[in-house]
Amino acid sequence: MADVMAETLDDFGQAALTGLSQKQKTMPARFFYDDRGSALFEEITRLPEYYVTRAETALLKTHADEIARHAGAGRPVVEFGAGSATKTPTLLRATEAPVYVPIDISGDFLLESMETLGKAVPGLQIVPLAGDFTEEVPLPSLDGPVTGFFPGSTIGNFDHARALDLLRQFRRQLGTDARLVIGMDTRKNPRMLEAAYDDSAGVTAAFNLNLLERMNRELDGTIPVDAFEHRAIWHDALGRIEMHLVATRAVTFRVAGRTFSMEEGESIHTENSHKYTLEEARLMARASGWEPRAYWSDNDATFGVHVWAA
Ligand code: AVI
Repeated sequence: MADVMAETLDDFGQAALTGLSQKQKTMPARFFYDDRGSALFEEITRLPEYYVTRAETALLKTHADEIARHAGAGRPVVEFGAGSATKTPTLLRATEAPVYVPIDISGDFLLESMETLGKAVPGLQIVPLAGDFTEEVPLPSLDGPVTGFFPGSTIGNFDHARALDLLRQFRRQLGTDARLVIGMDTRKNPRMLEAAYDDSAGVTAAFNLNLLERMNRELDGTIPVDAFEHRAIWHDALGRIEMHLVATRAVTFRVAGRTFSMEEGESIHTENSHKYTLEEARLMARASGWEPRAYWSDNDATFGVHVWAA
């Protein structure tokens, strides 16, 4: 029975079986974003402790003209992951982009962002591309050199090797004389980081725990969610915040037809969010075939917006 089920499992089911079978149990962070997870993430972006979205939006607005000068005016803009209604129009208007190509796995998200952007930037031609931006989806043929946009510090959710692969892939996809506008979170006081990933209202905890609820909903799971606690830990040597779901007592449960057991204190590692110094960010650019051109941050170096050139 278990094997019959395993054969018909989708990506999420396969990842759950693989991740829960490892010694350090793990789940890829991309599975946070079902409808409930996406709504919780939207809430996270408005939390007082989660500085990331506010800091990046402020930088994009404050330095819009300079960013546009380095990113190139009048070019098509390709965004990896569909854009938020606050960040993307700022860049599109400042660079006077004629064409916008949002790439996102969720067709619904694309439709929504097209509607919002159509209103926010009149005259813009929008060419949505439904697909996983981590896979090398071919771009439509575009006139002239292209500017890529990868905001939100999403690059931080990939481990170093995957991050470099992805940046090389962008370089190949965007082509000759491309620019990349990329938002990267910075290393900072661990207390500030841990608060951002373990907020006092418990929204990030709910976001993390939703992964277990999703397994119960979609994979016939019997996980006792109340036996798990959210934890966010700064790992200095690796330069990243790790999110875990820690079992507060010994548990046995079923997911997708298989049985798993966890000891008290054992965890499922659900996310890494890497933070980069300016030096590290520049090294990553060079190691992936890009040339760092310009960088903006606020006085406290809360966040970094970079422009790289092909
Ligand atoms: C989407 N990503 C950049 C977020 C981050 O900060 O790593 C996801 C997140 N996880 C917890 N809070 C926000």
